[in-house]
Amino acid sequence: MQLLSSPTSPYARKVRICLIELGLSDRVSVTDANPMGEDGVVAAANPLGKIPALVRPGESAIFDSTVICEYLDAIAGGGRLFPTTLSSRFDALVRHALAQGVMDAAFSLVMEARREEAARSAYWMSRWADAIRRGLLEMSKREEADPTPVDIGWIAQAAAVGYVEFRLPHLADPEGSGALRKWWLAAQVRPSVVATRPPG
Ligand SMILES: N[C@@H](CCC(=O)N[C@@H](CS)C(=O)NCC(=O)O)C(=O)O
Repeated sequence: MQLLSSPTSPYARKVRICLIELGLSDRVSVTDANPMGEDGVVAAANPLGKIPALVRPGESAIFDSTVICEYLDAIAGGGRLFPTTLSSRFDALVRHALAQGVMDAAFSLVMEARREEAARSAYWMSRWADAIRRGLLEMSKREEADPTPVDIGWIAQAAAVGYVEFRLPHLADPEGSGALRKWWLAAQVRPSVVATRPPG
């Protein structure tokens, strides 16, 4: 199988961390692909034109990042990153949704900031920045109350926090997020997180 990926995409990083955590790295080759490129490679796998996409020989491709992660968990035996008991499952899924939302807001903000100044929406940029701040504070509150297990929520949180720190460092450490900082310091030494660090 081939993962269409990019070294800076937080969504692809989420999948790459899952691959390592599940011991599936030797079954999937990771290939850089540019969703903004004109070569049609990404759109051939994912009609939405986004990475990551998982290309499977003789079968249809799988997207988006969350579905790929659930597929990988299933082929690794199931229940390792997506817990099966009701309360653990929905706790992990809500933490995942929170982190995915932070990634969405951060990615949108980064893309908007790259447009010409006159074309940018100050309204949306401020809404996305607020969502990132509130999202990080909520993660911090949850870490303080109860340290999170390494599951899909934890992995998405690592990808989201890493992306905000990488692209939007001025938003990465909102006042009151000390527990999240402490969590991130420890999370960053985990081999799957080290191996997927964005370049630079
Ligand atoms: N919901 C998707 C989001 C993927 C996504 O937005 N990826 C970005 C790269 S970080 C992309 O390919 N953007 C191209 C575009 O939006 O056209 C997922 O979780 O996989």
